[in-house]
Amino acid sequence: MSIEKFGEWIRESNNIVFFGGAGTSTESNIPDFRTQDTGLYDKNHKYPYPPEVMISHSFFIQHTRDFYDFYKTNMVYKDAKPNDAHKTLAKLEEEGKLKAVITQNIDGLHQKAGSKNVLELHGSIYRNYCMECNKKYDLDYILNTDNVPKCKVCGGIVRPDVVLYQEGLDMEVLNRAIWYIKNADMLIVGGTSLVVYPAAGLVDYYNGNKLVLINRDETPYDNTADLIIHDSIGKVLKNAVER
Ligand code: CNA
Repeated sequence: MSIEKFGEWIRESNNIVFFGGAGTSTESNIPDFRTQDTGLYDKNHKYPYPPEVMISHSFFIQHTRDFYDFYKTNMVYKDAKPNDAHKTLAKLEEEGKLKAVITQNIDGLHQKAGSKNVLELHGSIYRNYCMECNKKYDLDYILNTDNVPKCKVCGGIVRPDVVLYQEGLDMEVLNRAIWYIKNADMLIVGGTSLVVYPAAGLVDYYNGNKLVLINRDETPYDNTADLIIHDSIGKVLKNAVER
């Protein structure tokens, strides 16, 4: 029933915006943080601290080598393939119905699926830069370095262009995300626990009456949604669009 309604709303809408998180990529075998048993919060007993510490700014500065050990093992999935969620969203954009994908993910899977207008709130594993001279490096440069990656030009430390905990978001990306959400006729929120701020607060900017929340677990925004579906996002998106 909810999927039918969701499909109907998609057909009626022409200014859809999607806002998602790590749950969008679990069907591509990339673990999220908070799903019980498979999420990184449960899995990493090997590491002395929880993920939000291991990938924080201060940990990066103080323990750069350990940061990279955790990051390369747990946050980088170079061979991951887009799933039905990414593919369906790319198709909706191609049809002109969806205007932007706003993601908290850093895995680049929306672009791999063909999405063009992707706003990466937390950056991307595929972009890296020297902290001294700003020279750009690709992901392979990071993966092929055993120790801390250093700049070939100036010897500075190369870091991923991802927003670490304790760091602020890029204001330009954030403002664009707000603009798209404010102007959307339908907002699909999916695969996110909606507990990481300021990203989660973006939902509050939506003015319309088609806020659809697709998430396996409950979120603090469940009673704000006009339609709530507790199921797998790939399956739900594909089914709703194919109806
Ligand atoms: P989270 O806090 O781990 O929450 C994920 C949510 O998705 C949970 O509530 C799950 O119930 C739900 N979920 C998991 N799988 C599915 C599915 N297949 N269908 C529907 N719902 C599902 O992740 P958030 O994105 O909310 O947290 C924000 C952090 C996690 C961001 O800063 C991300 O950068 C970071 N992260 C990103 C990746 C990635 O890039 N793929 C992976 C792991 C963590």
